Amino acid sequence: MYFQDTIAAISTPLGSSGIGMVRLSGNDAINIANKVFVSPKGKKIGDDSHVVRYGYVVNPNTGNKIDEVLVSFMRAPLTYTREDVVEFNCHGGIIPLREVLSVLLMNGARLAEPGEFTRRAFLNGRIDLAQAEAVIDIINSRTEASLKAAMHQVQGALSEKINEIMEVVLDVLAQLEAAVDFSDEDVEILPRVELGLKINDVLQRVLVLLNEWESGRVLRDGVRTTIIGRPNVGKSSLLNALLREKRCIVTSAPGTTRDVIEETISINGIPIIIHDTAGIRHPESEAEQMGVEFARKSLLEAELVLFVVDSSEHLGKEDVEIGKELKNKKAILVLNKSDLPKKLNKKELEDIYDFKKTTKISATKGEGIKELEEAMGNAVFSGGANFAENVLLTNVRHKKSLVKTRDGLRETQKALKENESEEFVVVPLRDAAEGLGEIIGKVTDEDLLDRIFSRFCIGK
Ligand SMILES: Nc1nc2c(ncn2[C@@H]2O[C@H](COP(=O)(O)OP(=O)(O)OP(=O)(O)O)[C@@H](O)[C@H]2O)c(=O)[nH]1
Ligand SMILES: [Mg+2]
Repeated sequence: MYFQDTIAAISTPLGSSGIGMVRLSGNDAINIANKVFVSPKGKKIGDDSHVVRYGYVVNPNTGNKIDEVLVSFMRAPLTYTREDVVEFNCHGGIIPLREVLSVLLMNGARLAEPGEFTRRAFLNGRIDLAQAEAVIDIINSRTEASLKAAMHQVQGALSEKINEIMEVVLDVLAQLEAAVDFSDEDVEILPRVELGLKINDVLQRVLVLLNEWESGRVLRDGVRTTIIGRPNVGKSSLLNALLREKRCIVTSAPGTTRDVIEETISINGIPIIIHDTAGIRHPESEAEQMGVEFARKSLLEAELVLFVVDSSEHLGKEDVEIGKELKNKKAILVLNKSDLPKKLNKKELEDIYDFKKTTKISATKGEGIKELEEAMGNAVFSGGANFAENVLLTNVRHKKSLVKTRDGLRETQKALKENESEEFVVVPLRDAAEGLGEIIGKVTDEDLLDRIFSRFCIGK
């Protein structure tokens, strides 16, 4: 096994709940667990694998009972980390969990780093890097569709595709390298045309994966959406309508919202991360000024903008100013308060900006919200048609590596066509193989692993 020490961590969130779990993994897990565990019937941990025992965690120095627990023991290698794993199911309070952890640390365990259990699962060869990264995507998944994509990946769907491509790349590479290394000995390699066909075939497969990237990224990370408009037009009311709950404060006084309020909704499984922002106008106080700055910052970062105007009033100069700030943004014009008599001439606004769509709604009555949601979905994927459901590529790191592979394969194709000698053809092909290796973790350095696993929580 790869590691000498045994790690421990609280694996459930700290707070009050029925049950909380402290996990132990490593060579010494059984030993450490038995130092602190007492069963009323004198049973020991480790006699049988994959069983649960009832008893107490005690402090061996004082004999004090710390908590009443159920302990699961799983012997390597059929465990999450491929090491011996002991899980203490304690009562879910901050104090019992900390006390149990602390007695384990006093008896030979070391506190785990963030993501260290999953890192061990990777380094001990149970899962590859893409699968390990999918664990965090499962934990953080925003909609059912995001969860499905992450589950796919944790079960190795992406890795399988990458391995298939890798196999062909390595086969061609091996033939070319052999021709370089044994150039005097007249080694038999496939004719160049055939090698070219193989490269073309894997290049097409890489392109298919890259084509799904946009859907995958959106599924995993969501679409950053900002509701913007001058004060009192009903921005917060719109967020409440989209959430179907009274999340934001709504009043008839302009300048109600100050902070940016973030919520996530799902439109056909696409996570939409929405910001409600302060109304943009010349601010009347310092707090309002900061609110307006936050609103502008949110607008800058937005991928989709819901520009709300009050259709029961004439166009104001602030509306026009905001319209001009939408430069290069995907924006939907939302004409709110459609339940009141109409005064606004929407043409004036449509002349200022080329909106993806204009929708009429009444945020307070909930009218037009479905149509708006549909327009949002369509704006994200133009026409809504190319939203791939079973996407494999969701992670920006994987995408970067796959682009390296694509470029390497294209260069290889070119070098083959131009009849370059083998020693030149192998250079880009090695890059292509390296890109694939980076995804599944065959070519990785410590720094990269640190970066990936530090995004996990402790205890996973
Ligand atoms: N009649 C009608 N009133 C609405 C509608 N939407 C919002 N309002 C009212 O407009 C007022 C302002 O609504 P808010 O949602 O607070 O507006 P806001 O744009 O968030 O305002 P600020 O946070 O101040 O920028 C409230 O009195 C709402 O009840 C609507 O569709 N119809
Ligand atoms: Mg508001």
